[in-house]
Amino acid sequence: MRIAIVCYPTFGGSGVVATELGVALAERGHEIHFITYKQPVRLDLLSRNIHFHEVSVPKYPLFKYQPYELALSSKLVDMVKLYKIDVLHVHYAIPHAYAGYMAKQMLAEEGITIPMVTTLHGTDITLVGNHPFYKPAVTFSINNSDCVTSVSQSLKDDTLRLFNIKKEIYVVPNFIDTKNFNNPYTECQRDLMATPNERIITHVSNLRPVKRVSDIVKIFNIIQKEIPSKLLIVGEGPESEPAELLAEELGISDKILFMGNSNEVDKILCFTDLFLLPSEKESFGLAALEAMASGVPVISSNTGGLSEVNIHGESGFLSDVGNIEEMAANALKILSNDETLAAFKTRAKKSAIRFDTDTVVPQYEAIYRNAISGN
Ligand code: GMT
Repeated sequence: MRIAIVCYPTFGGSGVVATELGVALAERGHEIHFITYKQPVRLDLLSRNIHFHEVSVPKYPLFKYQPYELALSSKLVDMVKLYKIDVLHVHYAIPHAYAGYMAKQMLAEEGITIPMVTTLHGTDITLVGNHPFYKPAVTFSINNSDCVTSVSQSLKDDTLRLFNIKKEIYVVPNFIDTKNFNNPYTECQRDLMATPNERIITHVSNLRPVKRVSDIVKIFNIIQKEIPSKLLIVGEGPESEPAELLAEELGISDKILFMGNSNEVDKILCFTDLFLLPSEKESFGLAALEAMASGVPVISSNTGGLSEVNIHGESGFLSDVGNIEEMAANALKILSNDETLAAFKTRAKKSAIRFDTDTVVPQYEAIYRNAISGN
């Protein structure tokens, strides 16, 4: 199939999933066209089957806001015609599903029918899309997609609760290629980060308020009082500075490394003992799944789809949002004993296999085939 993928190309779960999906589909012989304003960050492997088409928005002084949706929908029309695209797959409802719908309408004027699959990722529903400024447009775009998928059952439930949806929503979970998370321990260069007796605790995100980065520092503060440890915070975002200030206030700055954005998360996870994800909201928690695939147990909140990914008592533990004491106590349960840690690591890795590329990507292929045949 010839598939156009529209996504955000920046660091963030939806862009990562869209990119990995495109790469996996290309490996399975499909022709993939990424259409977005910048080459997606994780798309470092350009292959014969992968194309990237940049959407540029010319700056015009009359406009206070440059019309990205307009440029995107025009680009979609051009690319669909030029490459004879069979199906559009838009990731993140705002504004991609809206622009995709407009492209479909323009193409219909020329007698071209193209189905659109919309994947809901989380904040497009639970945070941004639900805002009264966007809600009518998001509801319209979802109801006018040919097929709608959500990355967890929890996100499906939220969508049906928050919007007036008339379409079936199919749950297709996020996935990872578990083969890419098999770095042998010797390549890990753990000694660059910590001394042999220290445990390494990691958090990866875009450090927005929804990630509760200050909770991460507070949980770590309790842990490091009991066992020697280091905290690695990977990512960039508005909560980085407040977290650094909190670490300074608590007198633990020397035990926390702020590492910025990284394309080598797998290498960092390789020497990590525990992953922290105490988010306020999380439709799925791709970062938790990446940690599990690397054999890293997860301490998370029990919000949204996290309980579908992180299994309590098996791959880690879940607690109510903000319950810092319980999260720290559970972290200590895992970390204070080598055998317990090893058992959690093994179970976390095993549990991640449920979401392997080979299990999930065929579900998208079936959805595309149905959409193309009009079912
Ligand atoms: O919050 C993020 O990490 C970014 C955001 C996005 O849309 O890029 O992530 C959402 O989509 C991810 C991929 O489907 C999910 O794993 C995240 O749980 C979800 N984030 C939230 O719901 C807050």
